[in-house]
Amino acid sequence: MRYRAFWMNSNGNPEVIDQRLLPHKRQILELKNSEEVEAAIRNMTVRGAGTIGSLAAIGVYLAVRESSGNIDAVERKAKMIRDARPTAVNLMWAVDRMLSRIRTKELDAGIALEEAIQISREDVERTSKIGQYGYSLMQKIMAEKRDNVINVLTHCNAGWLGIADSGSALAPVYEAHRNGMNVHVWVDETRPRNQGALTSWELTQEGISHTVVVDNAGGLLMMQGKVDIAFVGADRVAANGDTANKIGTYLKALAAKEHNVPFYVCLPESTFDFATPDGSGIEIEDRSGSEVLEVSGIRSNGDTDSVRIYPEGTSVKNPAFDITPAKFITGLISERGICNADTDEISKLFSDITANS
Ligand code: RUB
Repeated sequence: MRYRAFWMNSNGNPEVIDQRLLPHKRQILELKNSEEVEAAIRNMTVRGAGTIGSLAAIGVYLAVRESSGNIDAVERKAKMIRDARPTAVNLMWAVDRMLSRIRTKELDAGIALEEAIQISREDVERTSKIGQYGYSLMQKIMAEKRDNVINVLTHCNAGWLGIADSGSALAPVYEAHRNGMNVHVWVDETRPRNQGALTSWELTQEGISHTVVVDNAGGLLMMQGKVDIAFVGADRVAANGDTANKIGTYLKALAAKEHNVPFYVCLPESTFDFATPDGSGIEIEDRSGSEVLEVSGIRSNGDTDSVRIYPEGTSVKNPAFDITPAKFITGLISERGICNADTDEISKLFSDITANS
């Protein structure tokens, strides 16, 4: 069973799965206006770079619907949505694309909705192609293996909750499974928000064998030869291939380099930031310390709850993302194919875009 992170209901509003409650509860929320869309992105009711981009586009549509033709009001709300989270560039990309589309015509909610839906449609096409390219790598590895199972390691959640319809990092895994390949996934827990639980939930829905490991287990697994390939998603990839993704990605890439494990970043065009030369220009989101100091889960009576695991007043820092330097990345898998993580290859593959930027 495959879900979308959000869809449009008969009132013309987006409904989202509250990802904060997964995998324990599948609760649906209707977002009735652009402010509610902004809040849902900011508080991680919905998350994942692609999904927050495509939902942001719907948020701009709602802003147009609320505006009575006042472009200043739309731009104010669009900025608010654009600023909801700082690292995933898809958010800025989608809002900017929406604004340039609606500015060329009379403010028309129909046009805004059409453009927002087109963005979601493109996600579906792009992730499907990412799946096919990633699967071709898995086939090559499988052809040389002595056993008949391929072990993939992934970090965070970059599946269909993170970007419709196939995910980014999980797209090759889904494609491989659909084609009958025997796949097993090592799922990093991904503290502090435990997005590994989302990945595990998705893989369970798809009937794919997987094992959750604590974030620090990946190095040992690679050393023991238990990882054939690592696929991760991305929140922003700079022009030279430096990659911002969930905190902990960098350490996995370092370990992968040491143990000759191929380490691939999977991303659609909307996750590239061609205007930022390297990772030093990417803003890293710092989130509330409470995400580290507390853990949430489910009680035996079925209620969700959170408990504090450190004494009150404990000093904490909570950077949500890190930068993996391009030199540790074996390749980038996008809808246009697989390329090296370097400025020349990226700009060649996306020459139609980079030539104009
Ligand atoms: C999500 C995260 C994901 C990327 C991939 O972080 O780091 O790996 O966003 O996204 P958060 P996509 O949970 O803090 O949003 O699925 O679009 O490729």
